[in-house]
Amino acid sequence: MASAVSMPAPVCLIENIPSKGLLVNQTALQILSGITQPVVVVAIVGMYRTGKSYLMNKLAGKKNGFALGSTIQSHTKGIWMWCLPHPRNPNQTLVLLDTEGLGDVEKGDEKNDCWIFALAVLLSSTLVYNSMNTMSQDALSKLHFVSELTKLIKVKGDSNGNEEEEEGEDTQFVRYFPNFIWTVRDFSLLLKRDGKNITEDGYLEFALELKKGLNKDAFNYNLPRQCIRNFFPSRKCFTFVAPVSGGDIVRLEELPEAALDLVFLQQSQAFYNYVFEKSEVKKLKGGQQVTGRMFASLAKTYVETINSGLVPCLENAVISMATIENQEAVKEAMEHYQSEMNGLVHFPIGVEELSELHGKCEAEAITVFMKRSFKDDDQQHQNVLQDKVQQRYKELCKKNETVSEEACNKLLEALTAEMETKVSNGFYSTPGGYKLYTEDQEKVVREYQGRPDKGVKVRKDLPCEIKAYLSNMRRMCDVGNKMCEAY
Ligand SMILES: Nc1nc2c(ncn2[C@@H]2O[C@H](COP(=O)(O)OP(=O)(O)OP(=O)(O)O)[C@@H](O)[C@H]2O)c(=O)[nH]1
Ligand SMILES: [Mg+2]
Repeated sequence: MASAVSMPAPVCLIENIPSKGLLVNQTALQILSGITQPVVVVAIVGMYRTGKSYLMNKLAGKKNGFALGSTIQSHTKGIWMWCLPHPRNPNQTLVLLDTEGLGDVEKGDEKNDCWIFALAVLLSSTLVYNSMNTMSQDALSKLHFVSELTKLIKVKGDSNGNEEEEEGEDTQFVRYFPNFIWTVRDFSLLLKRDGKNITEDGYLEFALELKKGLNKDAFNYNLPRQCIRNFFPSRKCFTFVAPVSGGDIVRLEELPEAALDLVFLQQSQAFYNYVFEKSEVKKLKGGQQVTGRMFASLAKTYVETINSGLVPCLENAVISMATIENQEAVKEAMEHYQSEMNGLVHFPIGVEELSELHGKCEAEAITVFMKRSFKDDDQQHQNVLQDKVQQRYKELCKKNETVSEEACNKLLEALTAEMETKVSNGFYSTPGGYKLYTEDQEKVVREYQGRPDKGVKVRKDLPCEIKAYLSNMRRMCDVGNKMCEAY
């Protein structure tokens, strides 16, 4: 079964260091590389100091984890990651991403905020946008990062005018973007519109309604709304009342569940249920499911692209990830072939038997490769695997010959030992010696032929070999002459 990981606490996935820019954390990459399960990635973004880290801890089912701050200064820096077993699906790993708050007045770096937002979009399968109080114009205009997304993310690498090129940019984005959840905290309004009750989702759609008109005001009002509507067709809204009232809010982490507002607890439960039931496995452009180790390459690829000054591209990320995964698939398949052959082949072995085992292990290795590889359209990597397997098979054949040769020599040595002594003693150098020699030789040949495990180097002309073998000992020449005379 694919391996899962349960981290005791979150670690930083992407550091955001003012002097160095974005940096992928090696510890996080190492943890991810051990996760072979598909990942469901839930990221939270939003203004700083709005209870994002607190909500993510609740989602993790823990009181503490992502660090909270109780002062007015922004707390979370960069993007933090917590990998946990999926609470509903044992075959998946839940990856929670807590991000640095946007709009921090101290940081004052818009560009930075944009990249944090873009990375959250690129890496997640469910994106939670968190805001305080209401879905005000302010909260919506702060979501202007959404309208920047088309400048920050490219779908295709090189344009070559195929079908997708014909589609609108938004249509392309939509296919690969996460599901969108808007969480409104400390929400205290009544969910009513024109005197009628509306749902939370109805409230979201109401907030996203467009203004009529073509003037600048209408354009500015409509732009973030239009972008959210276009980029995130799957939208959901959850409102939460304040978890506690008064001064207790700053020590929320320390409070027992029983001290929290009952309505807040119910609203939170509805939110967790939705996230756990509806969040999908992260997929790549092309539909490939992302595993933990693929997620590591994805994070690395995107951050490297941003650092090099280029725009992260969904298609290029797929290509570079496919290369990494396919190389790993070749390695894994090769290891399978080698370990299986090592376990099954006992040298020396017959040519046919060796070829049969090779065929079986090669087929298995290809299955292992297929399971992990993707987008190996021209079978480039599969061919590499087959070349490597062939190369290894050749080496095994060669080894079989050597071992067989040694085994046959040993056998011959053992079987001719007696003859050798007789040669030395002059046993055959008497009248009738040649007949005796021939009889002994035939016996050796029979015994030799009757022995199993000789491998590939079975001698065809054994009498000659025996003669050669004995003569090699530099005794046969004399004896041979003498035998001839005697005959
Ligand atoms: N009013 C209110 N405060 C909350 C809520 N949830 C958490 N807090 C408190 O708000 C403060 C900030 O919480 P965090 O979870 O650290 O907020 P954050 O959005 O992660 O902050 P940054 O990491 O700086 O962006 C803490 O004192 C929390 O206890 C909430 O729903 N309502
Ligand atoms: Mg935080």
